[in-house]
Amino acid sequence: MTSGPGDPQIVPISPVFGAEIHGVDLASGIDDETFRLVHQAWLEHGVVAFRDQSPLTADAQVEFALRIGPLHTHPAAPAEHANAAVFVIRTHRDSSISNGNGWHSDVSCDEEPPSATMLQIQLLPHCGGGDTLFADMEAAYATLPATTRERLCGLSAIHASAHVYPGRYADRSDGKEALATPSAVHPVVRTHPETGRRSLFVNPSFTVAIDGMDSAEGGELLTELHEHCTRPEFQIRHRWQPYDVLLWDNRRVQHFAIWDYWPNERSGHRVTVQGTRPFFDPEGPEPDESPLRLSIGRLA
Ligand SMILES: O=C(O)CCC(=O)C(=O)O
Ligand SMILES: [Fe+2]
Repeated sequence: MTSGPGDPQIVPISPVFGAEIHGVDLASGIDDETFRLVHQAWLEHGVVAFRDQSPLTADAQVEFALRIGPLHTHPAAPAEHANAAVFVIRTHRDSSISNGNGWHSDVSCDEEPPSATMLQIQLLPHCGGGDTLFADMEAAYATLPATTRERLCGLSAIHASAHVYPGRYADRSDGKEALATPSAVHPVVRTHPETGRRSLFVNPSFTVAIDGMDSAEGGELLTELHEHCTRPEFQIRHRWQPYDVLLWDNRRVQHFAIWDYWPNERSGHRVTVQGTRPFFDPEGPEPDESPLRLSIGRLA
């Protein structure tokens, strides 16, 4: 039976962003009205976690992602799954790296980075752990002083991958595939193409420099921004249950997949949706004043 209208219960995870969705069974397929509701919830909350799921076939996962838009192909990771649109997430005893183990927005080094990422974790580490953190870059932007926001709105940053991708997916190939290491210049503050809201679009994994600034000045600004962006007030933490499905908006959030479970194994399937080129609309609205009250770090 497909999930019908009125089924989804959307429960916010924090006052800032993120929501859990109950009452939707993705493996059975969802009708258009249910899709509309979860799509709207995804845009509103930035990350949605579908609970109480069963294993999705690659075809079912791809079919859902295609309802959001055409799929994105990873520039550097050779396909490991029979369905080339599926990116296998797997970390085990012999892994030298674990995918996503650092703050990032997926493939922000692409000219047109992914909009949505849909991930189902199917095997959880026996010892627990393997949570995924998210940070809301709309909140990060909205809590900056007005003068800082004004300054950042005129800036662009360089997102690179030559320091990230070479060797990273060596275990997935015989080394014969051409390895692409894209780089792109993106606005530091981006306007969301669907909601019109502004967010900070820099991350410590791919963003290597501020365009037109020397490395000392740009590096100092990026360090300050990364520190601000990863404040706990902007974060949620997803503790996976088997077969949960997460759908996040890379145009709005960063994430960090914690590798605290070695030597245990964790695995799942990811599918990404093609995004458009990030842009900044100077005519767009500034956010309302944030209700967050950020205290200066202080030991009591
Ligand atoms: O494994 C995870 O929780 C997320 C890994 C990651 O960063 C990704 O799939 O984009
Ligand atoms: Fe990621």
